[in-house]
Amino acid sequence: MNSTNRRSNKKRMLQAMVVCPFMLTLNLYAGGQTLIFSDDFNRNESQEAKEEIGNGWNTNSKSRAGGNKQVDLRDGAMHIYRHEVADHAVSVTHPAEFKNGSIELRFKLEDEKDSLGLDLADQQLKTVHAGHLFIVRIGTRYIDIIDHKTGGMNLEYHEAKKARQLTPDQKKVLAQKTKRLQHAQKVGAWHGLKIDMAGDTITVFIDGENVGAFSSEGFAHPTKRMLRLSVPKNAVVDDLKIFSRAE
Ligand SMILES: [Ca+2]
Ligand SMILES: [Ca+2]
Repeated sequence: MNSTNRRSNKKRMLQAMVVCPFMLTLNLYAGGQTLIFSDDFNRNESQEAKEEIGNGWNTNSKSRAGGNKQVDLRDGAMHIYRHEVADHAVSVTHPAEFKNGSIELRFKLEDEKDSLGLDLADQQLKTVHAGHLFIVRIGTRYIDIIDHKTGGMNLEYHEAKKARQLTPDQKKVLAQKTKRLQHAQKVGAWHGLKIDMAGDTITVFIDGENVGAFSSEGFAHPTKRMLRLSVPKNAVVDDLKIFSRAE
Protein backbone atom coordinates (compact mmCIF):
# COMPACT_ATOMS: atom_id res chain seq x y z
CA MET A 1 0.00 0.00 0.00
CA ASN A 2 1.48 3.32 -0.95
CA SER A 3 1.41 6.33 1.34
CA THR A 4 -1.41 8.03 -0.62
CA ASN A 5 -3.68 4.98 -0.12
CA ARG A 6 -2.78 4.80 3.55
CA ARG A 7 -3.66 8.46 3.97
CA SER A 8 -7.04 8.05 2.23
CA ASN A 9 -7.81 4.91 4.30
CA LYS A 10 -7.04 6.83 7.45
CA LYS A 11 -9.26 9.69 6.25
CA ARG A 12 -12.15 7.28 5.55
CA MET A 13 -11.79 5.74 9.02
CA LEU A 14 -11.87 9.17 10.68
CA GLN A 15 -14.96 10.12 8.67
CA ALA A 16 -16.68 6.88 9.75
CA MET A 17 -15.89 7.60 13.40
CA VAL A 18 -17.39 11.07 13.14
CA VAL A 19 -20.62 10.03 11.46
CA CYS A 20 -21.24 6.70 13.20
CA PRO A 21 -23.65 7.24 16.16
CA PHE A 22 -22.64 3.82 17.53
CA MET A 23 -19.20 5.27 18.33
CA LEU A 24 -20.87 8.04 20.34
CA THR A 25 -22.81 5.48 22.39
CA LEU A 26 -19.58 3.60 23.06
CA ASN A 27 -17.91 6.80 24.22
CA LEU A 28 -20.65 7.51 26.76
CA TYR A 29 -20.82 3.90 27.96
CA ALA A 30 -18.25 3.41 30.68
CA GLY A 31 -18.01 1.06 33.63
CA GLY A 32 -21.35 -0.64 32.90
CA GLN A 33 -23.31 2.59 32.97
CA THR A 34 -24.47 5.13 30.41
CA LEU A 35 -24.27 8.87 30.93
CA ILE A 36 -27.76 10.11 30.03
CA PHE A 37 -27.39 13.76 31.09
CA SER A 38 -24.70 16.13 32.30
CA ASP A 39 -24.39 19.85 32.96
CA ASP A 40 -21.37 21.88 34.09
CA PHE A 41 -23.33 25.20 34.14
CA ASN A 42 -20.33 26.97 32.58
CA ARG A 43 -22.46 29.55 30.76
CA ASN A 44 -24.33 32.78 31.34
CA GLU A 45 -27.84 34.01 30.57
CA SER A 46 -28.33 36.56 27.75
CA GLN A 47 -29.82 38.87 30.46
CA GLU A 48 -30.04 38.85 34.27
CA ALA A 49 -33.69 39.78 34.88
CA LYS A 50 -35.34 36.45 34.09
CA GLU A 51 -34.56 32.76 34.50
CA GLU A 52 -32.74 31.33 31.49
CA ILE A 53 -31.08 28.09 32.60
CA GLY A 54 -31.20 26.31 29.23
CA ASN A 55 -30.05 22.72 28.57
CA GLY A 56 -33.59 21.36 29.12
CA TRP A 57 -34.08 22.64 32.71
CA ASN A 58 -37.41 23.95 33.96
CA THR A 59 -38.61 25.46 37.26
CA ASN A 60 -41.83 26.11 39.19
CA SER A 61 -41.13 29.86 39.43
CA LYS A 62 -44.01 30.73 37.10
CA SER A 63 -46.63 28.76 39.05
CA ARG A 64 -45.32 29.20 42.60
CA ALA A 65 -43.27 32.44 42.68
CA GLY A 66 -45.21 34.85 40.43
CA GLY A 67 -42.67 34.38 37.64
CA ASN A 68 -39.86 35.87 39.73
CA LYS A 69 -36.34 34.66 39.11
CA GLN A 70 -35.21 31.91 41.52
CA VAL A 71 -32.30 30.43 39.61
CA ASP A 72 -29.17 32.29 38.51
CA LEU A 73 -26.21 31.02 36.50
CA ARG A 74 -23.14 32.61 38.05
CA ASP A 75 -19.44 31.76 38.40
CA GLY A 76 -19.97 28.54 36.42
CA ALA A 77 -22.58 27.13 38.83
CA MET A 78 -26.38 27.09 39.30
CA HIS A 79 -27.51 29.25 42.25
CA ILE A 80 -31.03 28.38 43.48
CA TYR A 81 -32.79 30.72 45.90
CA ARG A 82 -36.40 31.01 47.01
CA HIS A 83 -38.09 34.31 46.19
CA GLU A 84 -39.92 36.02 49.07
CA VAL A 85 -43.32 35.71 47.34
CA ALA A 86 -42.95 31.96 46.64
CA ASP A 87 -45.53 29.70 48.31
CA HIS A 88 -43.53 26.50 47.74
CA ALA A 89 -39.90 25.31 47.74
CA VAL A 90 -38.06 26.01 44.48
CA SER A 91 -38.26 23.01 42.15
CA VAL A 92 -35.70 22.83 39.33
CA THR A 93 -36.52 19.94 37.03
CA HIS A 94 -34.95 17.91 34.26
CA PRO A 95 -36.26 14.79 32.49
CA ALA A 96 -34.19 11.66 33.21
CA GLU A 97 -35.53 8.22 32.39
CA PHE A 98 -33.89 5.17 33.99
CA LYS A 99 -34.55 2.24 36.31
CA ASN A 100 -31.21 1.74 38.07
CA GLY A 101 -28.45 4.32 38.02
CA SER A 102 -26.81 7.15 39.88
CA ILE A 103 -26.81 10.92 40.13
CA GLU A 104 -23.64 12.86 40.89
CA LEU A 105 -23.24 16.57 41.57
CA ARG A 106 -21.31 19.10 43.60
CA PHE A 107 -23.23 21.27 46.04
CA LYS A 108 -22.71 24.11 48.48
CA LEU A 109 -25.03 25.05 51.38
CA GLU A 110 -24.25 28.59 52.54
CA ASP A 111 -26.45 28.71 55.65
CA GLU A 112 -26.99 26.18 58.44
CA LYS A 113 -30.72 26.00 57.61
CA ASP A 114 -30.22 25.36 53.88
CA SER A 115 -30.87 22.00 52.27
CA LEU A 116 -30.93 20.40 48.82
CA GLY A 117 -33.36 17.64 47.90
CA LEU A 118 -32.96 15.24 44.99
CA ASP A 119 -36.57 14.31 44.31
CA LEU A 120 -37.26 11.60 41.72
CA ALA A 121 -40.67 11.49 40.07
CA ASP A 122 -42.81 9.62 37.57
CA GLN A 123 -45.61 11.97 36.51
CA GLN A 124 -47.40 9.02 34.85
CA LEU A 125 -47.83 7.23 38.18
CA LYS A 126 -51.31 8.12 39.40
CA THR A 127 -51.23 6.32 42.79
CA VAL A 128 -49.07 9.11 44.27
CA HIS A 129 -49.41 12.86 44.66
CA ALA A 130 -47.64 14.77 41.82
CA GLY A 131 -45.65 11.71 40.73
CA HIS A 132 -43.40 11.71 43.82
CA LEU A 133 -41.34 8.51 44.09
CA PHE A 134 -38.66 9.33 46.67
CA ILE A 135 -36.33 12.04 47.89
CA VAL A 136 -32.80 12.26 49.26
CA ARG A 137 -32.55 15.51 51.23
CA ILE A 138 -29.10 16.83 52.14
CA GLY A 139 -29.08 19.18 55.12
CA THR A 140 -26.08 20.60 56.96
CA ARG A 141 -26.45 18.17 59.87
CA TYR A 142 -28.09 15.08 58.40
CA ILE A 143 -29.38 13.38 55.27
CA ASP A 144 -32.93 12.03 54.95
CA ILE A 145 -33.90 9.26 52.51
CA ILE A 146 -37.69 9.00 52.10
CA ASP A 147 -39.82 6.54 50.13
CA HIS A 148 -42.72 8.66 48.88
CA LYS A 149 -44.24 6.08 46.51
CA THR A 150 -45.28 3.62 49.21
CA GLY A 151 -45.16 6.28 51.95
CA GLY A 152 -46.41 9.80 52.49
CA MET A 153 -47.13 10.72 48.84
CA ASN A 154 -49.19 7.58 48.25
CA LEU A 155 -52.70 9.03 47.76
CA GLU A 156 -54.18 7.00 50.62
CA TYR A 157 -51.68 8.39 53.14
CA HIS A 158 -51.46 11.82 51.52
CA GLU A 159 -55.21 12.40 51.72
CA ALA A 160 -55.53 11.01 55.24
CA LYS A 161 -52.66 13.27 56.36
CA LYS A 162 -54.23 16.34 54.73
CA ALA A 163 -57.51 15.58 56.53
CA ARG A 164 -55.53 14.93 59.77
CA GLN A 165 -57.02 11.45 59.85
CA LEU A 166 -53.92 9.24 59.83
CA THR A 167 -54.54 6.15 61.96
CA PRO A 168 -51.90 4.91 64.44
CA ASP A 169 -51.25 1.97 62.10
CA GLN A 170 -50.74 4.31 59.12
CA LYS A 171 -48.36 6.44 61.18
CA LYS A 172 -46.40 3.31 62.06
CA VAL A 173 -46.07 2.40 58.36
CA LEU A 174 -44.99 5.94 57.42
CA ALA A 175 -42.27 5.92 60.09
CA GLN A 176 -40.72 2.91 58.35
CA LYS A 177 -40.55 4.76 55.00
CA THR A 178 -37.88 7.21 56.07
CA LYS A 179 -34.27 6.95 57.24
CA ARG A 180 -32.07 9.69 58.68
CA LEU A 181 -28.31 9.46 58.25
CA GLN A 182 -26.35 11.46 60.81
CA HIS A 183 -23.78 13.15 58.59
CA ALA A 184 -22.78 16.82 58.76
CA GLN A 185 -21.99 18.92 55.68
CA LYS A 186 -19.68 21.89 56.17
CA VAL A 187 -21.51 25.21 55.64
CA GLY A 188 -20.03 27.32 52.83
CA ALA A 189 -17.88 24.51 51.41
CA TRP A 190 -18.27 22.54 48.18
CA HIS A 191 -19.06 18.86 48.66
CA GLY A 192 -19.38 15.99 46.20
CA LEU A 193 -22.63 13.99 46.30
CA LYS A 194 -23.50 10.71 44.66
CA ILE A 195 -26.75 8.83 45.13
CA ASP A 196 -26.81 5.31 43.78
CA MET A 197 -30.11 3.60 42.98
CA ALA A 198 -29.99 -0.20 42.65
CA GLY A 199 -33.25 -2.13 42.95
CA ASP A 200 -34.89 -1.19 46.26
CA THR A 201 -31.70 0.30 47.74
CA ILE A 202 -30.41 3.88 47.71
CA THR A 203 -26.82 4.49 48.82
CA VAL A 204 -25.49 7.99 49.54
CA PHE A 205 -21.87 9.04 49.09
CA ILE A 206 -20.47 12.38 50.30
CA ASP A 207 -17.02 13.37 49.03
CA GLY A 208 -16.53 9.75 47.92
CA GLU A 209 -17.38 8.26 51.33
CA ASN A 210 -20.31 5.84 51.70
CA VAL A 211 -22.37 7.53 54.43
CA GLY A 212 -25.29 5.10 54.48
CA ALA A 213 -28.03 3.28 52.62
CA PHE A 214 -31.75 2.59 52.92
CA SER A 215 -33.89 -0.10 51.32
CA SER A 216 -37.60 0.42 50.68
CA GLU A 217 -39.90 -1.05 48.02
CA GLY A 218 -40.78 2.32 46.41
CA PHE A 219 -37.15 2.85 45.32
CA ALA A 220 -37.46 -0.10 42.92
CA HIS A 221 -40.05 1.76 40.81
CA PRO A 222 -39.23 0.69 37.22
CA THR A 223 -39.33 4.13 35.60
CA LYS A 224 -37.82 7.20 37.19
CA ARG A 225 -38.73 9.90 34.66
CA MET A 226 -37.81 13.22 36.22
CA LEU A 227 -35.23 14.74 38.55
CA ARG A 228 -36.53 17.62 40.66
CA LEU A 229 -34.01 19.57 42.69
CA SER A 230 -36.02 20.74 45.68
CA VAL A 231 -34.71 23.82 47.49
CA PRO A 232 -36.72 25.30 50.43
CA LYS A 233 -34.22 28.18 50.90
CA ASN A 234 -30.90 28.31 49.02
CA ALA A 235 -28.45 25.91 47.40
CA VAL A 236 -25.64 26.03 44.83
CA VAL A 237 -25.20 23.14 42.38
CA ASP A 238 -22.53 22.27 39.81
CA ASP A 239 -21.21 19.37 37.69
CA LEU A 240 -24.43 17.34 37.63
CA LYS A 241 -24.38 13.92 35.93
CA ILE A 242 -27.11 11.29 35.58
CA PHE A 243 -26.16 7.70 34.75
CA SER A 244 -28.42 4.83 33.78
CA ARG A 245 -27.17 1.31 34.49
CA ALA A 246 -28.16 -2.03 33.05
CA GLU A 247 -29.26 -4.51 35.73
CA1 LIG B 1 -26.41 35.11 35.84
CA1 LIG C 1 -19.25 24.60 36.52
